[in-house]
Amino acid sequence: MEQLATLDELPTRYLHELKQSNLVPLWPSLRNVLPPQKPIPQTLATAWYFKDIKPLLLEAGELTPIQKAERRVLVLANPGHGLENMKASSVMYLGMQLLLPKEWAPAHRHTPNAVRLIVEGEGAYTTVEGQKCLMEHGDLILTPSGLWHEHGHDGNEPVIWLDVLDLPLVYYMEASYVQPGDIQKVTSSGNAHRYGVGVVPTCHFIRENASYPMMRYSWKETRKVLHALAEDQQHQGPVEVTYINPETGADCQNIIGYSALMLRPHETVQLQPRSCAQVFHVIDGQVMVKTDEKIFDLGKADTACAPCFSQIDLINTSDQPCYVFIADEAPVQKKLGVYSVRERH
Ligand code: 1HN
Repeated sequence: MEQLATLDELPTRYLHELKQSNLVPLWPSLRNVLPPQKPIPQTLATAWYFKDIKPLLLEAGELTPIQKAERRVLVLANPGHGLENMKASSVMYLGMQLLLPKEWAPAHRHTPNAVRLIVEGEGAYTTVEGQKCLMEHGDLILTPSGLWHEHGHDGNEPVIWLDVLDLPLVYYMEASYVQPGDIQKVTSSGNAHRYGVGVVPTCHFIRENASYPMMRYSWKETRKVLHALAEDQQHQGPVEVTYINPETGADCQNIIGYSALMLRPHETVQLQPRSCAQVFHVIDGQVMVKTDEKIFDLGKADTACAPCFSQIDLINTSDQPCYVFIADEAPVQKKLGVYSVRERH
């Protein structure tokens, strides 16, 4: 590809005149905005270890009362995007949230979609549009765009969860805002009796439906499905399930996709390079995450992210199964028609 002319090849007078009229030349920047073959991601492969996060989060519990925080969260920021921008990737925000016994994080609703993946502790709950969802280790709880949600805690130990939001994308679109609400009346304890576990073997449905029939995806039940799939002689490929809208088979949310992958003892799964960034969070077990440039040894409650088109190996280094929660940007990329998968090299 031709090397294009740079800014400093233009006369200063000309640049000044452009600026006066709010104009810029495209060609000095063309290779930046449209790099050949693949994007140049700002997202860096990065890991955040729970052993580092937990003490600092518990200290936040002493330093800042919940009333002064509303949501007591340490953000898992990707240095490639600048820590202050609070992005794990261009689309995904990650945070670890602490709620102490008897605390209450008041009701609100906002335009970004959020999910919680429960990391540690018992007795907390999230109420989503009147549906009280207990928070047990490994559960996935949706708080989709525009739905009221609040967190409470009837137990007696700190509860910590991972928040995943599409905040960077929605904020970039200048579409991010919140509305405060009143304490919710509990009107439902969920729809698990109707829809079952809410996960299916990962494959790719394309159906349309904007509603959210299910909010809580029980880890106990999801884990059983993973084990059954691992035993299923018919099943080929990674033991992975996607969290879906059980009425439509579509991804459970519109922008970020969620799945759970099981690695058998000592199993290696080689992921195909994909056009979206991905986040890996260990629900239980040990996994080595090999990306193009970096290798992370992750244990329970650790989290890592990898940029688009990474060639990733997930290696279970132990003789116990390992369960990995995965968040990716595939749903939004598919909707926009920019999603692709490549062969490994
Ligand atoms: C939010 O509403 C929660 O409801 C957590 O727990 C993290 C990060 C950014 C914006 C809104 C919550 C958030 C958030």
